Amino acid sequence: MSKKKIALVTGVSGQDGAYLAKFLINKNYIVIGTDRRSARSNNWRLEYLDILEKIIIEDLDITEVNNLIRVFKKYKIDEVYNLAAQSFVKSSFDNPIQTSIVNALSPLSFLEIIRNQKNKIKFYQASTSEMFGKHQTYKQDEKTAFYPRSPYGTSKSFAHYSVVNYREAYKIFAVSGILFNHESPLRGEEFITRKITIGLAKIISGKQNKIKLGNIYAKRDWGYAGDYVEAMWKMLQSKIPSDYVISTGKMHSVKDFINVATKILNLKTKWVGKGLNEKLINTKNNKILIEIDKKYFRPTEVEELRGNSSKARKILKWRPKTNFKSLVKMMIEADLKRFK
Ligand code: NAP
Ligand code: F7E
Repeated sequence: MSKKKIALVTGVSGQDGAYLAKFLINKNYIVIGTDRRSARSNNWRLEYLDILEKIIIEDLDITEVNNLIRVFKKYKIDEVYNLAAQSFVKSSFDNPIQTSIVNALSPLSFLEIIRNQKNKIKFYQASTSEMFGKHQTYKQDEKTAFYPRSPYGTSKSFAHYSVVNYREAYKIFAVSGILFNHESPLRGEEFITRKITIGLAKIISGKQNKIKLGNIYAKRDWGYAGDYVEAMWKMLQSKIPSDYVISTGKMHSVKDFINVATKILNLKTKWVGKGLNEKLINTKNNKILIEIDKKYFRPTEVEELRGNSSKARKILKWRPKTNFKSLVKMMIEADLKRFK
C-alpha cells in the first residue's frame, strides 16, 4: 500500500482552505491545517463541511518564521498550499503594512524553508487576478502585464514573482495559481457576493432593512470555489511546475449579480436614480432594497476582470463546472436556509 501524502494547508479556516482540505481528504491525504488560535472559534466552515475531526490543526501565524520551521520539522510534508492571507482588498488600503507582511513576506519565508530542505516539497501560492488591476486587455492570461491597484494587489505580486524566481533559481517545484474571484456559501461576509446574498436573505426574513453598497458597476469573472480548489491540486500534480490562470472567462457586474439574485427570489424590483442616488426598490411595498454609500468605494478600483484559462484547460484538463446563475442560486439558497 502506498504511503499517504501529507499536505500543509495554511488558512484552512478560510473559504478555500476548507474546500481544499475536504478535496484532499477525499484524495486520501493527511491534511495539516494551520489556524490562528483566537478567542473566537473560526472553524465554522470546517464544521459545515464536516471535516473538522478529519484534519490535524496546527496553531500557526504564518508571519512567525520559527513556527513555520517547527511545523516543517514535525511532519514530513509533501505539498504546501499557502492560502493564508489578508485577503480583503478594501482593508488592505487601511492596513497596507500588515497586509504586505502576511501576503508578500510570508510566502518568501516558505520558499526559503523549502529551499533549505533536503526532501522535495511542492509549493502552491495563492496568487490573484487583482495583480492585473488596471490592465488594458479584453481577457487576462499568464502573459498579461501586472498593474495592481491596491496594497493587496502589490503584496500578492511580490509573492508571485518570488515564486517564479525561486523556481528558476533553485529548481523548486513552486507554482502560482492566478485565481479570479471565486465564491460559495462559505465566502466571507465582507465580500460583495456574500454581502448581497446575506443581505437579501435577511431582508426577506425581516432581520435587515436594506443593503448599502459601493461601486455596483465593477465587473468580475466569478466562479465557484469548490471548482477552483481542484485546479490548485492539479497544478501540484503536473510534471512541470508552471503558473496558471483559473477563471470562467465570463464577466458580470455587481448589478448583474443583484439582478440575478432578486430574480431567483421572485422579487419585483426596479432601479431608480443615478450615481450615489441610485437605488433598487421593491415595487411590492416601495421599500429600498439597495442604496449606494460612498464609504464602500475604494481609493483605486479594479473596474473589470475576465480571465482566459486556456492554458489550465489544455494542460491540466481543468474547467469550471458551475455557471454564474447556479453559483448565485447556490449562495442565495444557503443564506435563505441560514436566516430563515
Ligand atoms: P479567506 O476566506 O479570507 O481566508 C484566508 C485565511 O487566511 C483565513 O483562514 C485567515 O485566518 C488566514 N490568515 C490571515 N492572516 C493570517 C496569518 N497571519 N497567519 C495565518 N493565517 C492567516 O480567503 P479565501 O477566499 O479562502 O482565499 C484564499 C487565498 O486565495 C488567499 O490567499 C487569497 O488572497 C487568495 N485568493 C482568493 C480569491 C478569491 O476569490 N477567494 C481569488 C484569488 C486569490 P483568520 O480567520 O484567523 O483571519
Ligand atoms: O469586491 C465592488 C468592489 O470585495 C468585488 C478577494 O477574494 O477577489 C476578491 O477581491 C467588487 C469590487 O472582491 C461593495 O469595489 C461594490 O470592485 O467582493 P470584493 P475583490 O476586491 O474583487 C480577488 C480575486 C482576491 O484575490 C481577493 O482576495 O465589488 N463592491 N460595493 C463592493 N465590494 C465589497 N466588498 N463591498 C461592497 O459594499
